[in-house]
Amino acid sequence: EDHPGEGGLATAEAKPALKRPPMYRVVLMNDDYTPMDFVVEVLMIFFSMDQEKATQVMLAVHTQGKGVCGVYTRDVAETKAAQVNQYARENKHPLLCEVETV
Ligand code: TYC
Repeated sequence: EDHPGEGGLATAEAKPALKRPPMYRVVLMNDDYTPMDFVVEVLMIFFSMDQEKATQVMLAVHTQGKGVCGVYTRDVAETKAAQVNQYARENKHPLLCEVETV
């Protein structure tokens, strides 16, 4: 892309491929049915939280409606959200995990 004033000749230079990748939030949504223990288990399994941290995040989601589980590159964020949703469905819980741009 040609950005005058950024020091390159017009249209002549490619952007060096060393920039930070865009980051994506993985968020957990509250619902009325998923057991608190299951949410804590999910946070420990898929987001490597210890029980205390997982409990804090679960309670934050429970009281505030949603909460951030972690921030990752796009592929990692999409994979974690899909794994959480699959695991929740396998266990017949409506728990929903989504990806948001930061
Ligand atoms: N609100 C649920 C309950 O009272 C617990 C819960 C917490 C569900 C977080 C989903 O993402 C969630 N059993």
